Amino acid sequence: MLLTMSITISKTLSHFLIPFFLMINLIELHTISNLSRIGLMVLGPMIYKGIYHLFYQYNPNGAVWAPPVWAHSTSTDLVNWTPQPIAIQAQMEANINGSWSGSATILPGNKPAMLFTGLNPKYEQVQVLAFPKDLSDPYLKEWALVAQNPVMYPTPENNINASSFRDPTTAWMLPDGKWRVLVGSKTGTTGTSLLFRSKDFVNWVQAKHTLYSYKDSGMWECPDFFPVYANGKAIGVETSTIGPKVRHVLKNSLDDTKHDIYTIGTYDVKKDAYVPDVGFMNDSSLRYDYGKYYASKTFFDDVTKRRILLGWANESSSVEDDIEKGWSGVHTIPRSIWLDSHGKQLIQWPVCEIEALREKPVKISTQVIKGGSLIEIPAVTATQADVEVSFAIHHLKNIEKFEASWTDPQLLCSQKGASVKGGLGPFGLMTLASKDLEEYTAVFFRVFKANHNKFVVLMCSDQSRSSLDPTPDKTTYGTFVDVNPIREGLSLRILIDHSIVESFGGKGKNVITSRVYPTLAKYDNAHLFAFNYGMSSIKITSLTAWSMKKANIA
Ligand SMILES: *[C@@H]1O[C@H](CO)[C@@H](O)[C@H](O)[C@H]1NC(C)=O
Ligand SMILES: *[C@@H]1O[C@H](CO)[C@@H](O)[C@H](O)[C@H]1NC(C)=O
Ligand SMILES: *[C@@H]1O[C@H](CO)[C@@H](O)[C@H](O)[C@H]1NC(C)=O
Ligand SMILES: CC(=O)N[C@H]1CO[C@H](CO)[C@@H](O)[C@@H]1O
Repeated sequence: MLLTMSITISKTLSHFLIPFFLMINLIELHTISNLSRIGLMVLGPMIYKGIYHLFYQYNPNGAVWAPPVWAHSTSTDLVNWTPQPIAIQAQMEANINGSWSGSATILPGNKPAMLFTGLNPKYEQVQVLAFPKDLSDPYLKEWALVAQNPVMYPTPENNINASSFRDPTTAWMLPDGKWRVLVGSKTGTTGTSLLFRSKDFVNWVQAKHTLYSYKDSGMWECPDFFPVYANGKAIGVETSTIGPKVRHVLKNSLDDTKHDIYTIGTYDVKKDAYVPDVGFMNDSSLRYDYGKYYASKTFFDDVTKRRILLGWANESSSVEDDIEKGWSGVHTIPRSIWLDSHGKQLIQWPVCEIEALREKPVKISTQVIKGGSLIEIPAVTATQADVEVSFAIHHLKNIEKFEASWTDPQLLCSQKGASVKGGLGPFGLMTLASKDLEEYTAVFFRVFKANHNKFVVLMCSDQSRSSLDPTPDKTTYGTFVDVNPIREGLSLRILIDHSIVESFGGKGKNVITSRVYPTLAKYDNAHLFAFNYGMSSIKITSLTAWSMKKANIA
């Protein structure tokens, strides 16, 4: 939850009210969070009676900042979304100054409960409990706050900083019959997951210890703690599951760097504490997404047995642009998430439902792209597409040596952008490209040779040429992908939707989300290319590009 205040807007997105010159920002596949700049995060996602529920922070009253309420949308397929009435507004003292981030828990008897952060009259952050009013309504339109609120709050005894106490997780229950929940916090500059326990979900007692803390990592927002199958099975696990078959993931959104980082580790149930395999949780930890992505949340879908991840990608354009176009911030395409078979990182993949929007596939036959050349992928709506491509390394003749000092992949990508010729790479796709390449967003790999016959694969999303408009933030993003490029080849899947490009490298090992605002490469004027600007040739072993139909999101 971001408590920084600035101008916001609240107009509901309408495809008809947006002036044509701004149409480039028209998102056709992604759900939108309508409140600019202050939050927009994904709140309390869940499935209830076969209906997916998504809540998000929203200002219903106009184009200025106001304490947020919880807006609500529902879906049967995670792709098309129907707006529902406002779910939670300022209903009592505990949330009189706003309703911020929180999570859903399904209690026994299939009864959803919502815990979230409210701001009380003294602007203290307190935790608030809400239940649906009518469990027979699968759309859960109306919510009531319990009279006992707030259910967790800062006191002189518990020494909790009332300005740094927020974003309760989905709760889990251990065999002792007690619920556990985490609330993000910090003590000084030590980021921390405060642990609370409850028998009845209403009365919560803080544990003497934290679940996990890490020095100098700053405020931890939107914690998420969940099990994944240890054997790399691509299915989800219910949140209360413990035992030898699972590992645990702790994710936190670092307020200082705006990165969603995670570790994999062991949940020591006896000590009720988390022990990460690699013993730290700061900005050098793994990230869900190496681009623009924050305040994400997972939930367990008990119908399809998946753990589904939703995140928020804010705009890179100016606040003035946000106000003019009438909305700001999008929710990324929901991703299934599971542990890689090596157990060292998570795998993320767009939910299969998004494939229902695919049409008119264009396939490119196996072919070699010579160094310094590019080929156009014809007949695709290049502003709204899903592309899957696999590359094979042809030979290693020109491969460059990896320098030990290259520890920061984002920096390396910005120094070695798409136009910088290399040995093996850059090769990949140029998305949202204008005909003569005045504009393009390039997503590509470079392969280097490291010591002991190892390879380093760099994946970049280069926004530096994404728009002739000088105002948007054009930071280039990068990450190292842990694959053997010779044995496995290199795969890339990209979802393109006008102003957002979501790139999945190494079959979902690393993801980069970019927000871009082309001025030329819009609609029929956008093109898609495969390119290789390295010295060595590269083989495309398969490439399919689909035009994507519009999702119903308004
Ligand atoms: C409490 O958190 C706020 C917000 O980050 C910070 O400004 C303040 O210094 C913190 N207070 C203490 C005692 O750490
Ligand atoms: C993160 O932790 C590692 C290991 O403790 C440390 O080397 C590194 O300096 C830390 N990075 C930041 C940004 O705090
Ligand atoms: C939103 O975008 C701005 C501009 O690119 C960036 O500075 C800021 O960190 C972003 N906020 C989050 C939460 O990602
Ligand atoms: C911004 C805002 O609405 N602040 C309110 C916080 O709560 C106090 C007490 O109810 C109000 O007086 C403020 O106006």
